Amino acid sequence: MRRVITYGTFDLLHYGHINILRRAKQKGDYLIVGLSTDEFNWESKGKKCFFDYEKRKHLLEAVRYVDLVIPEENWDQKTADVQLYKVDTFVIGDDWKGKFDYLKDYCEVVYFLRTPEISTTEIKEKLK
Ligand code: C2G
Repeated sequence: MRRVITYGTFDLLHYGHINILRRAKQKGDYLIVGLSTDEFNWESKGKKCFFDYEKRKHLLEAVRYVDLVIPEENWDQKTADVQLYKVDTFVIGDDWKGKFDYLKDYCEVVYFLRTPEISTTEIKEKLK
């Protein structure tokens, strides 16, 4: 069984998120999502989520491509996660290109093109 992992905030879940989750799942049979906790978002990413962790987790667990959601509490847990969950492939959008190449010592690292013209920030702006 090929295991894939990706991480993110996934607030106001939109088709850009679904696109990367679909492509991540195509890389294997089992997809784990490291979902940024409210504290991690606020303290380390400066993001105030519209939906709290439990609601964002509930939404992600309803996505057909997602098999497991785990909390992402800090920037440094990825190596341990990849080893603990025996991950074969790490996937993330190319806005992070190069940032997680250190994981190549443990698994395949894939940066997918982001879906253009959609972002949570954009959604919030348009709703104002
Ligand atoms: N994404 C995408 N296309 C968009 C928007 C987002 O492909 N239009 C992808 C991002 O590249 C990322 C995932 O969807 O791979 C989740 O995006 P965010 O929720 O913005 O996550 P981010 O803040 O980038 O957190 O440790 C890694 C971080 O937790 C990633």
